[in-house]
Amino acid sequence: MEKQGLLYEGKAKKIYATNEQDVLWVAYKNEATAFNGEKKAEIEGKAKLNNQISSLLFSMLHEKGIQTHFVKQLSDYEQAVKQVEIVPLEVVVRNATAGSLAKRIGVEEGIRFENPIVELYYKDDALGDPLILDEHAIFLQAATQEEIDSLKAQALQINKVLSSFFKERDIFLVDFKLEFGRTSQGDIILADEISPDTCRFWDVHTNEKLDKDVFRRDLGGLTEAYEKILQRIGG
Ligand code: U5P
Repeated sequence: MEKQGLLYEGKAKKIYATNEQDVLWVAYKNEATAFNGEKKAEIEGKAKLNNQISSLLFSMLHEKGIQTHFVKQLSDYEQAVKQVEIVPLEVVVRNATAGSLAKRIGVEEGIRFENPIVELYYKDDALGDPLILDEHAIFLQAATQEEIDSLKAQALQINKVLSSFFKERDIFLVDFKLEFGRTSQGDIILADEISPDTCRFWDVHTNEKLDKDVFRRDLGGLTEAYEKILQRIGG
């Protein structure tokens, strides 16, 4: 497979066309951003860590019967994915209070929910990705009700698989963000990445944060935390 022209550059990845139909070439970047791009840094080694972690997790989800865009890892920092039309919604699953939710409803972090909560955020940098209702997503033509039902059901299924996978590795999956895409056949499948950039991971014994909160809150070295995640998942 050959890499062709750059199609899109986001905060964390560059996407290229390839000579294969419906296959894209993704190159992870070392740039770390937080607070809608207000805080930025170049962190050597981050691209490699996220690509490896996300590739391992997408392969594991595939083995568990979850359809994803992941095709294969191409290099330390690159992977091939199926071309999809990204649904402009961030789907957040929460197993405990943390981050923006703890702040919004005025509670401490780390209170576990009996049942996971799924939230939708509208992907729009200018608006700062606001939390929205299903009805708003439908009004904005981001997705149909049927698509929203499908992506929420998939998000809960993915949460079950990921939570137990990480629990076996002494990590509590506090919350995470997913993105979905439409295939040319009209199916909604898991896309984007799953990495310490997009999840909150807490060590079950020490409560040590092993995710991007280390960068957001200046708690220590980002690559050291991400390396611990990679090691625990067998990378
Ligand atoms: N998250 C992202 N990207 C975003 C916003 C949130 O990946 O643009 C992830 C966080 O890493 C966290 C979860 O795991 O979604 C909930 O974030 P927050 O709403 O508590 O900030």
